[in-house]
Amino acid sequence: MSSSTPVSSAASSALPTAAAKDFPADFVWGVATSAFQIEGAHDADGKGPSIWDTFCRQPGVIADASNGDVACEHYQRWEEDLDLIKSLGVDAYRFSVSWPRVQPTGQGDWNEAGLAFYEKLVDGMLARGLKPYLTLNHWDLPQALQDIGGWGNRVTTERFVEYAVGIAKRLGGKVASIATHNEPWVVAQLGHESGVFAPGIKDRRIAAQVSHHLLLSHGLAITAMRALKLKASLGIVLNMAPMYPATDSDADRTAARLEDGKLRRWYMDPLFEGRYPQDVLDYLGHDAPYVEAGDMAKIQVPIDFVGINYYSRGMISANGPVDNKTSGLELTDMGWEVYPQGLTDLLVSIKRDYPGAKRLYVTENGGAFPDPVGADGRVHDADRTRYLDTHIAAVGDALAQGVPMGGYMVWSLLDNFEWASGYAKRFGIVHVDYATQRRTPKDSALAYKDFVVQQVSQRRTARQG
Ligand code: IFM
Repeated sequence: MSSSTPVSSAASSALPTAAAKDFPADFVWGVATSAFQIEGAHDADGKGPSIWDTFCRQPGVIADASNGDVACEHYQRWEEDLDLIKSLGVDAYRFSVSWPRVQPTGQGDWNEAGLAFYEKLVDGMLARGLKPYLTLNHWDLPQALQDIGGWGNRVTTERFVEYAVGIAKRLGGKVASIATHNEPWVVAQLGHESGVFAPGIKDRRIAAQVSHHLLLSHGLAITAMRALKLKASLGIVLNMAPMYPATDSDADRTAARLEDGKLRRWYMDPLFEGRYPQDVLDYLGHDAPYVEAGDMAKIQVPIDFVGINYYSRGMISANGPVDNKTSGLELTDMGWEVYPQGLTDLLVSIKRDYPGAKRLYVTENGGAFPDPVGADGRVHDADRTRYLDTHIAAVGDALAQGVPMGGYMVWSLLDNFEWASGYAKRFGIVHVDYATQRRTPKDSALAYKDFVVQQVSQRRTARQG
Protein backbone atom coordinates (compact mmCIF):
# COMPACT_ATOMS: atom_id res chain seq x y z
CA MET A 1 0.00 0.00 0.00
CA SER A 2 1.25 3.46 -0.81
CA SER A 3 2.39 5.49 2.20
CA SER A 4 2.34 8.87 0.54
CA THR A 5 -0.35 11.45 0.10
CA PRO A 6 -0.58 12.58 -3.52
CA VAL A 7 -0.34 16.31 -3.92
CA SER A 8 -3.74 17.87 -4.28
CA SER A 9 -4.27 21.54 -4.88
CA ALA A 10 -2.98 24.02 -2.33
CA ALA A 11 -5.43 25.69 -0.06
CA SER A 12 -2.89 28.51 0.15
CA SER A 13 -2.20 30.71 -2.86
CA ALA A 14 0.74 29.78 -5.06
CA LEU A 15 4.01 31.70 -5.02
CA PRO A 16 2.90 35.33 -5.46
CA THR A 17 6.28 37.03 -6.03
CA ALA A 18 7.42 34.38 -8.50
CA ALA A 19 4.04 34.40 -10.27
CA ALA A 20 4.54 38.08 -11.10
CA LYS A 21 7.65 37.28 -13.21
CA ASP A 22 7.85 36.07 -16.80
CA PHE A 23 9.24 32.65 -17.60
CA PRO A 24 9.63 31.40 -21.17
CA ALA A 25 7.37 28.66 -22.48
CA ASP A 26 10.18 26.11 -22.66
CA PHE A 27 11.38 26.76 -19.09
CA VAL A 28 11.82 23.46 -17.22
CA TRP A 29 10.39 23.14 -13.69
CA GLY A 30 11.66 20.29 -11.60
CA VAL A 31 12.61 18.70 -8.31
CA ALA A 32 15.96 17.13 -7.40
CA THR A 33 17.43 14.36 -5.24
CA SER A 34 20.59 12.25 -5.20
CA ALA A 35 21.10 8.50 -4.95
CA PHE A 36 22.94 8.19 -1.63
CA GLN A 37 20.62 10.62 0.11
CA ILE A 38 17.40 8.76 -0.67
CA GLU A 39 17.91 5.24 -2.02
CA GLY A 40 19.00 3.20 1.00
CA ALA A 41 19.44 -0.48 -0.01
CA HIS A 42 23.14 0.04 0.58
CA ASP A 43 24.12 -3.55 -0.12
CA ALA A 44 21.12 -4.83 -2.10
CA ASP A 45 21.33 -6.78 -5.35
CA GLY A 46 25.08 -6.66 -5.74
CA LYS A 47 25.73 -3.00 -4.94
CA GLY A 48 29.29 -2.31 -3.79
CA PRO A 49 30.19 0.05 -0.93
CA SER A 50 30.73 3.73 -1.65
CA ILE A 51 33.03 6.11 0.21
CA TRP A 52 29.98 7.47 2.02
CA ASP A 53 29.03 3.99 3.27
CA THR A 54 32.53 3.73 4.70
CA PHE A 55 32.71 7.29 6.02
CA CYS A 56 29.40 7.05 7.91
CA ARG A 57 30.81 4.14 9.89
CA GLN A 58 33.54 6.30 11.42
CA PRO A 59 32.55 7.48 14.88
CA GLY A 60 31.73 11.16 15.28
CA VAL A 61 31.59 12.22 11.63
CA ILE A 62 27.80 12.30 11.13
CA ALA A 63 25.89 14.55 13.53
CA ASP A 64 23.25 11.96 14.46
CA ALA A 65 25.54 8.94 13.89
CA SER A 66 23.27 7.86 11.03
CA ASN A 67 24.08 6.49 7.59
CA GLY A 68 22.52 5.87 4.18
CA ASP A 69 21.67 2.20 4.75
CA VAL A 70 17.92 2.80 4.66
CA ALA A 71 17.52 6.53 3.95
CA CYS A 72 14.12 7.10 2.28
CA GLU A 73 13.86 3.54 0.94
CA HIS A 74 13.58 5.04 -2.51
CA TYR A 75 15.14 1.89 -3.99
CA GLN A 76 11.96 0.06 -2.95
CA ARG A 77 9.50 2.98 -3.14
CA TRP A 78 10.57 4.51 -6.45
CA GLU A 79 7.18 4.07 -8.12
CA GLU A 80 5.34 5.82 -5.32
CA ASP A 81 7.98 8.58 -5.42
CA LEU A 82 7.59 9.03 -9.17
CA ASP A 83 3.80 9.25 -8.67
CA LEU A 84 4.43 11.94 -6.10
CA ILE A 85 6.65 13.88 -8.51
CA LYS A 86 4.05 13.52 -11.25
CA SER A 87 1.37 14.84 -8.90
CA LEU A 88 3.47 18.00 -8.42
CA GLY A 89 2.89 18.86 -12.07
CA VAL A 90 6.61 19.44 -12.77
CA ASP A 91 8.37 18.79 -16.07
CA ALA A 92 11.54 17.15 -14.81
CA TYR A 93 13.17 15.04 -12.14
CA ARG A 94 16.87 15.45 -11.40
CA PHE A 95 18.36 12.29 -9.85
CA SER A 96 21.77 10.66 -9.67
CA VAL A 97 23.09 7.21 -10.42
CA SER A 98 25.01 5.45 -7.68
CA TRP A 99 28.24 4.38 -9.37
CA PRO A 100 28.84 1.41 -6.98
CA ARG A 101 25.28 0.18 -7.57
CA VAL A 102 25.96 -0.21 -11.28
CA GLN A 103 29.69 -0.99 -11.16
CA PRO A 104 30.43 -2.29 -7.66
CA THR A 105 34.20 -1.76 -7.71
CA GLY A 106 34.23 1.19 -10.11
CA GLN A 107 35.83 -0.80 -12.89
CA GLY A 108 35.27 -3.90 -14.94
CA ASP A 109 32.09 -5.85 -14.37
CA TRP A 110 28.74 -4.12 -14.43
CA ASN A 111 25.97 -5.03 -12.02
CA GLU A 112 22.95 -5.76 -14.21
CA ALA A 113 20.52 -5.45 -11.27
CA GLY A 114 21.77 -1.92 -10.61
CA LEU A 115 21.54 -0.92 -14.26
CA ALA A 116 18.05 -2.41 -14.44
CA PHE A 117 16.98 -0.32 -11.44
CA TYR A 118 17.92 2.93 -13.17
CA GLU A 119 16.40 1.77 -16.43
CA LYS A 120 13.09 1.10 -14.64
CA LEU A 121 13.35 4.47 -12.95
CA VAL A 122 13.96 6.31 -16.21
CA ASP A 123 11.22 4.38 -18.01
CA GLY A 124 8.93 5.19 -15.08
CA MET A 125 9.67 8.90 -15.53
CA LEU A 126 9.03 8.72 -19.26
CA ALA A 127 5.77 6.85 -18.70
CA ARG A 128 4.66 9.70 -16.44
CA GLY A 129 5.74 12.41 -18.88
CA LEU A 130 8.70 13.49 -16.72
CA LYS A 131 12.04 14.47 -18.26
CA PRO A 132 14.94 12.59 -16.63
CA TYR A 133 17.91 14.81 -15.62
CA LEU A 134 20.69 12.42 -14.69
CA THR A 135 23.83 13.18 -12.66
CA LEU A 136 26.69 10.69 -12.83
CA ASN A 137 28.67 11.65 -9.74
CA HIS A 138 26.80 12.96 -6.72
CA TRP A 139 29.73 12.03 -4.42
CA ASP A 140 29.27 8.28 -3.84
CA LEU A 141 32.54 7.06 -5.36
CA PRO A 142 33.04 3.26 -5.22
CA GLN A 143 35.15 2.49 -2.13
CA ALA A 144 37.38 0.19 -4.22
CA LEU A 145 38.55 3.25 -6.18
CA GLN A 146 39.22 5.16 -2.96
CA ASP A 147 41.38 2.24 -1.89
CA ILE A 148 43.72 3.10 -4.77
CA GLY A 149 43.68 6.86 -4.10
CA GLY A 150 40.20 7.89 -5.29
CA TRP A 151 39.95 11.26 -7.00
CA GLY A 152 43.53 11.96 -5.91
CA ASN A 153 44.69 9.28 -8.38
CA ARG A 154 44.63 10.26 -12.04
CA VAL A 155 43.57 6.70 -12.93
CA THR A 156 40.12 7.48 -11.49
CA THR A 157 39.55 9.89 -14.40
CA GLU A 158 39.80 6.94 -16.79
CA ARG A 159 37.50 4.84 -14.64
CA PHE A 160 34.98 7.69 -14.62
CA VAL A 161 34.99 7.85 -18.42
CA GLU A 162 34.23 4.11 -18.62
CA TYR A 163 31.41 4.57 -16.13
CA ALA A 164 30.02 7.60 -17.98
CA VAL A 165 30.08 5.80 -21.32
CA GLY A 166 28.45 2.69 -19.83
CA ILE A 167 25.59 4.73 -18.40
CA ALA A 168 25.30 6.86 -21.52
CA LYS A 169 25.03 3.77 -23.71
CA ARG A 170 22.33 2.31 -21.51
CA LEU A 171 20.31 5.45 -20.71
CA GLY A 172 21.59 8.26 -22.92
CA GLY A 173 18.90 7.69 -25.52
CA LYS A 174 16.17 8.17 -22.93
CA VAL A 175 17.31 10.91 -20.56
CA ALA A 176 17.00 14.61 -21.32
CA SER A 177 20.29 15.56 -19.74
CA ILE A 178 23.46 14.12 -18.24
CA ALA A 179 25.62 16.07 -15.79
CA THR A 180 29.07 14.68 -15.09
CA HIS A 181 29.67 15.92 -11.54
CA ASN A 182 27.60 17.52 -8.83
CA GLU A 183 29.51 20.24 -6.95
CA PRO A 184 33.15 19.23 -7.50
CA TRP A 185 34.13 22.00 -5.03
CA VAL A 186 32.43 20.01 -2.26
CA VAL A 187 34.22 16.79 -3.19
CA ALA A 188 37.60 18.53 -3.29
CA GLN A 189 37.20 20.94 -0.40
CA LEU A 190 34.97 19.24 2.13
CA GLY A 191 36.11 15.75 1.21
CA HIS A 192 39.84 16.37 0.98
CA GLU A 193 40.80 19.67 2.62
CA SER A 194 38.59 20.15 5.66
CA GLY A 195 37.78 16.43 5.66
CA VAL A 196 34.26 16.85 7.03
CA PHE A 197 32.80 14.84 4.14
CA ALA A 198 33.86 11.49 2.67
CA PRO A 199 36.55 10.35 2.26
CA GLY A 200 37.62 12.53 5.21
CA ILE A 201 41.10 13.53 4.00
CA LYS A 202 42.64 16.75 5.35
CA ASP A 203 45.30 17.82 2.87
CA ARG A 204 45.15 20.99 0.76
CA ARG A 205 47.54 19.67 -1.88
CA ILE A 206 45.47 16.52 -2.41
CA ALA A 207 42.29 18.63 -2.49
CA ALA A 208 43.69 20.80 -5.29
CA GLN A 209 44.76 17.71 -7.24
CA VAL A 210 41.32 16.19 -6.73
CA SER A 211 39.66 19.31 -8.16
CA HIS A 212 41.87 19.03 -11.24
CA HIS A 213 41.08 15.34 -11.69
CA LEU A 214 37.36 16.03 -11.34
CA LEU A 215 37.54 18.70 -14.04
CA LEU A 216 39.69 16.51 -16.26
CA SER A 217 37.36 13.54 -15.87
CA HIS A 218 34.46 15.85 -16.71
CA GLY A 219 36.08 16.94 -19.98
CA LEU A 220 37.14 13.41 -20.93
CA ALA A 221 33.67 12.03 -20.17
CA ILE A 222 31.95 14.77 -22.16
CA THR A 223 34.15 14.04 -25.18
CA ALA A 224 33.54 10.30 -24.90
CA MET A 225 29.77 10.71 -24.45
CA ARG A 226 29.59 13.26 -27.28
CA ALA A 227 30.99 10.60 -29.62
CA LEU A 228 27.91 8.49 -28.89
CA LYS A 229 25.68 11.14 -30.50
CA LEU A 230 23.13 11.07 -27.69
CA LYS A 231 19.99 13.09 -27.66
CA ALA A 232 20.72 14.09 -24.04
CA SER A 233 22.29 17.47 -23.38
CA LEU A 234 25.62 17.27 -21.56
CA GLY A 235 27.00 19.49 -18.81
CA ILE A 236 28.14 19.86 -15.21
CA VAL A 237 26.63 21.11 -11.94
CA LEU A 238 28.55 23.57 -9.74
CA ASN A 239 27.74 25.05 -6.35
CA MET A 240 28.14 28.79 -6.28
CA ALA A 241 27.56 31.76 -4.01
CA PRO A 242 28.24 35.39 -4.82
CA MET A 243 31.00 36.72 -2.57
CA TYR A 244 30.39 40.28 -1.39
CA PRO A 245 33.10 42.39 0.27
CA ALA A 246 32.09 43.39 3.79
CA THR A 247 33.21 46.97 3.11
CA ASP A 248 34.57 48.94 0.18
CA SER A 249 38.12 48.66 1.48
CA ASP A 250 40.72 47.23 -0.89
CA ALA A 251 41.56 44.51 1.62
CA ASP A 252 37.95 43.30 1.85
CA ARG A 253 37.46 43.49 -1.90
CA THR A 254 40.61 41.46 -2.54
CA ALA A 255 39.54 38.87 0.03
CA ALA A 256 36.06 38.57 -1.53
CA ARG A 257 37.58 38.27 -4.99
CA LEU A 258 39.81 35.40 -3.83
CA GLU A 259 36.86 33.57 -2.26
CA ASP A 260 34.97 33.96 -5.55
CA GLY A 261 38.08 32.60 -7.25
CA LYS A 262 38.24 29.53 -5.05
CA LEU A 263 34.55 28.67 -5.43
CA ARG A 264 33.41 29.90 -8.85
CA ARG A 265 36.31 30.90 -11.10
CA TRP A 266 38.43 27.83 -10.18
CA TYR A 267 35.83 25.71 -11.99
CA MET A 268 34.35 28.11 -14.53
CA ASP A 269 37.68 29.46 -15.90
CA PRO A 270 39.00 26.00 -16.88
CA LEU A 271 35.61 25.02 -18.36
CA PHE A 272 35.24 28.16 -20.46
CA GLU A 273 38.73 29.68 -20.74
CA GLY A 274 40.99 26.65 -20.47
CA ARG A 275 43.09 27.96 -17.56
CA TYR A 276 43.07 28.20 -13.78
CA PRO A 277 42.71 31.70 -12.28
CA GLN A 278 46.14 33.14 -11.47
CA ASP A 279 45.15 34.64 -8.11
CA VAL A 280 44.03 31.21 -6.86
CA LEU A 281 47.16 29.53 -8.24
CA ASP A 282 49.20 32.14 -6.33
CA TYR A 283 47.18 31.48 -3.18
CA LEU A 284 47.76 27.71 -3.49
CA GLY A 285 51.49 28.10 -4.16
CA HIS A 286 53.18 24.69 -3.86
CA ASP A 287 49.77 23.07 -3.32
CA ALA A 288 48.62 23.97 -6.85
CA PRO A 289 47.69 20.86 -8.84
CA TYR A 290 50.00 19.05 -11.20
CA VAL A 291 48.58 19.62 -14.69
CA GLU A 292 49.82 17.54 -17.61
CA ALA A 293 50.33 19.17 -21.00
CA GLY A 294 47.05 19.12 -22.88
CA ASP A 295 44.83 18.72 -19.79
CA MET A 296 43.34 22.21 -19.96
CA ALA A 297 42.24 21.72 -23.58
CA LYS A 298 40.60 18.44 -22.55
CA ILE A 299 38.66 20.26 -19.83
CA GLN A 300 37.59 23.14 -22.07
CA VAL A 301 35.30 21.15 -24.34
CA PRO A 302 31.90 22.53 -25.36
CA ILE A 303 29.07 21.75 -22.98
CA ASP A 304 25.36 22.29 -23.41
CA PHE A 305 24.61 23.64 -19.95
CA VAL A 306 25.94 24.58 -16.54
CA GLY A 307 23.79 23.65 -13.57
CA ILE A 308 24.05 26.02 -10.64
CA ASN A 309 23.25 25.04 -7.09
CA TYR A 310 22.47 28.14 -5.05
CA TYR A 311 21.62 28.36 -1.38
CA SER A 312 23.13 31.55 0.04
CA ARG A 313 25.75 34.28 -0.30
CA GLY A 314 29.17 34.88 1.23
CA MET A 315 30.06 38.13 2.99
CA ILE A 316 33.82 38.40 3.14
CA SER A 317 36.25 40.64 4.99
CA ALA A 318 40.04 40.59 5.03
CA ASN A 319 39.72 38.65 8.33
CA GLY A 320 37.60 35.92 6.74
CA PRO A 321 33.87 35.28 6.29
CA VAL A 322 31.62 37.60 8.30
CA ASP A 323 29.52 35.77 10.90
CA ASN A 324 26.07 35.10 9.38
CA LYS A 325 24.36 35.89 12.65
CA THR A 326 25.41 39.54 12.49
CA SER A 327 23.59 40.39 9.23
CA GLY A 328 20.07 40.35 10.64
CA LEU A 329 18.92 38.26 7.66
CA GLU A 330 16.73 35.23 8.21
CA LEU A 331 18.83 32.07 8.64
CA THR A 332 17.84 28.57 7.56
CA ASP A 333 18.29 25.56 9.82
CA MET A 334 21.76 25.14 8.27
CA GLY A 335 22.62 28.64 9.55
CA TRP A 336 22.69 29.93 5.95
CA GLU A 337 21.40 33.44 5.20
CA VAL A 338 18.25 33.71 3.10
CA TYR A 339 19.37 36.07 0.34
CA PRO A 340 17.45 35.74 -2.96
CA GLN A 341 19.12 38.82 -4.49
CA GLY A 342 22.35 36.80 -4.38
CA LEU A 343 20.88 34.37 -6.91
CA THR A 344 20.10 37.14 -9.38
CA ASP A 345 23.53 38.70 -8.84
CA LEU A 346 25.24 35.35 -9.33
CA LEU A 347 23.37 34.47 -12.53
CA VAL A 348 23.98 37.93 -13.98
CA SER A 349 27.69 37.65 -13.11
CA ILE A 350 27.93 34.35 -14.99
CA LYS A 351 26.33 35.85 -18.08
CA ARG A 352 28.81 38.77 -17.85
CA ASP A 353 31.95 36.71 -17.15
CA TYR A 354 31.28 33.58 -19.21
CA PRO A 355 29.47 34.33 -22.46
CA GLY A 356 30.39 30.78 -23.54
CA ALA A 357 27.97 29.40 -20.95
CA LYS A 358 25.01 29.28 -23.30
CA ARG A 359 22.43 27.61 -21.07
CA LEU A 360 22.13 27.82 -17.28
CA TYR A 361 19.86 25.91 -14.96
CA VAL A 362 19.31 26.31 -11.26
CA THR A 363 19.74 22.61 -10.53
CA GLU A 364 19.34 22.99 -6.76
CA ASN A 365 17.76 25.63 -4.58
CA GLY A 366 15.86 25.30 -1.34
CA GLY A 367 16.10 25.58 2.40
CA ALA A 368 16.35 23.37 5.46
CA PHE A 369 13.82 24.41 8.08
CA PRO A 370 12.63 22.46 11.11
CA ASP A 371 9.15 21.38 10.08
CA PRO A 372 7.07 19.48 12.57
CA VAL A 373 3.94 17.75 11.30
CA GLY A 374 1.05 19.73 12.79
CA ALA A 375 -1.96 18.41 14.68
CA ASP A 376 -3.86 18.60 11.39
CA GLY A 377 -1.36 16.14 9.87
CA ARG A 378 0.11 18.83 7.62
CA VAL A 379 3.41 20.67 7.51
CA HIS A 380 2.93 24.43 7.45
CA ASP A 381 6.39 25.41 6.21
CA ALA A 382 5.72 29.06 5.46
CA ASP A 383 9.48 29.77 5.71
CA ARG A 384 10.32 27.33 2.92
CA THR A 385 7.39 28.49 0.78
CA ARG A 386 8.64 32.07 1.11
CA TYR A 387 12.18 30.92 0.31
CA LEU A 388 11.04 29.23 -2.91
CA ASP A 389 8.83 32.16 -3.87
CA THR A 390 11.57 34.77 -3.52
CA HIS A 391 14.27 32.63 -5.14
CA ILE A 392 12.16 31.68 -8.14
CA ALA A 393 11.37 35.38 -8.48
CA ALA A 394 15.14 36.03 -8.38
CA VAL A 395 15.54 33.69 -11.35
CA GLY A 396 12.78 35.66 -13.10
CA ASP A 397 14.81 38.84 -12.46
CA ALA A 398 17.89 37.23 -13.99
CA LEU A 399 15.85 36.20 -17.05
CA ALA A 400 14.66 39.78 -17.40
CA GLN A 401 18.33 40.81 -17.55
CA GLY A 402 18.98 38.43 -20.41
CA VAL A 403 20.50 35.48 -18.52
CA PRO A 404 19.94 32.33 -20.61
CA MET A 405 18.09 30.32 -17.99
CA GLY A 406 16.71 26.92 -18.98
CA GLY A 407 15.05 25.77 -15.78
CA TYR A 408 14.76 25.59 -12.02
CA MET A 409 14.77 22.55 -9.71
CA VAL A 410 13.88 22.54 -6.05
CA TRP A 411 16.24 20.86 -3.61
CA SER A 412 14.78 18.64 -2.51
CA LEU A 413 11.81 16.48 -3.35
CA LEU A 414 12.09 14.58 -0.06
CA ASP A 415 13.59 15.12 3.36
CA ASN A 416 16.70 12.98 3.16
CA PHE A 417 20.21 12.17 4.42
CA GLU A 418 21.89 15.56 4.63
CA TRP A 419 25.46 14.23 4.65
CA ALA A 420 27.41 15.14 7.81
CA SER A 421 24.20 16.58 9.30
CA GLY A 422 22.46 13.20 9.05
CA TYR A 423 18.66 13.25 9.04
CA ALA A 424 18.33 16.23 11.38
CA LYS A 425 18.18 18.84 8.61
CA ARG A 426 15.11 18.67 6.40
CA PHE A 427 15.29 20.15 2.89
CA GLY A 428 12.28 18.34 1.44
CA ILE A 429 9.11 19.88 0.10
CA VAL A 430 7.74 16.46 1.03
CA HIS A 431 8.08 15.42 4.67
CA VAL A 432 9.41 11.92 5.35
CA ASP A 433 8.56 10.15 8.60
CA TYR A 434 11.65 7.97 8.86
CA ALA A 435 9.94 5.49 11.22
CA THR A 436 7.15 4.67 8.76
CA GLN A 437 8.56 6.11 5.50
CA ARG A 438 5.30 7.96 5.08
CA ARG A 439 5.61 10.90 2.67
CA THR A 440 3.53 14.01 3.41
CA PRO A 441 3.69 16.94 0.98
CA LYS A 442 4.38 20.11 2.93
CA ASP A 443 2.57 23.37 2.20
CA SER A 444 5.60 24.38 0.08
CA ALA A 445 4.97 21.38 -2.19
CA LEU A 446 1.34 22.41 -2.60
CA ALA A 447 2.33 25.99 -3.38
CA TYR A 448 5.05 24.91 -5.83
CA LYS A 449 2.57 22.60 -7.54
CA ASP A 450 0.00 25.38 -7.90
CA PHE A 451 2.64 27.72 -9.25
CA VAL A 452 3.96 25.20 -11.79
CA VAL A 453 0.46 24.22 -12.91
CA GLN A 454 -0.28 27.91 -13.49
CA GLN A 455 2.94 28.28 -15.51
CA VAL A 456 2.13 25.22 -17.60
CA SER A 457 -1.38 26.42 -18.32
CA GLN A 458 -0.06 29.87 -19.35
CA ARG A 459 2.36 28.04 -21.62
CA ARG A 460 -0.55 26.14 -23.22
CA THR A 461 -2.58 29.29 -23.67
CA ALA A 462 0.42 31.04 -25.25
CA ARG A 463 0.88 28.13 -27.68
CA GLN A 464 -2.77 28.14 -28.66
CA GLY A 465 -2.74 31.92 -29.10
O1 IFM B 1 21.99 18.03 0.15
C1 IFM B 1 22.91 18.78 -0.57
C2 IFM B 1 23.08 18.21 -1.96
O2 IFM B 1 23.47 16.88 -1.93
C3 IFM B 1 24.15 18.98 -2.69
N1 IFM B 1 23.90 20.39 -2.64
C4 IFM B 1 23.60 20.98 -1.38
C5 IFM B 1 22.49 20.21 -0.69
C6 IFM B 1 22.15 20.86 0.66
O3 IFM B 1 23.26 20.89 1.48
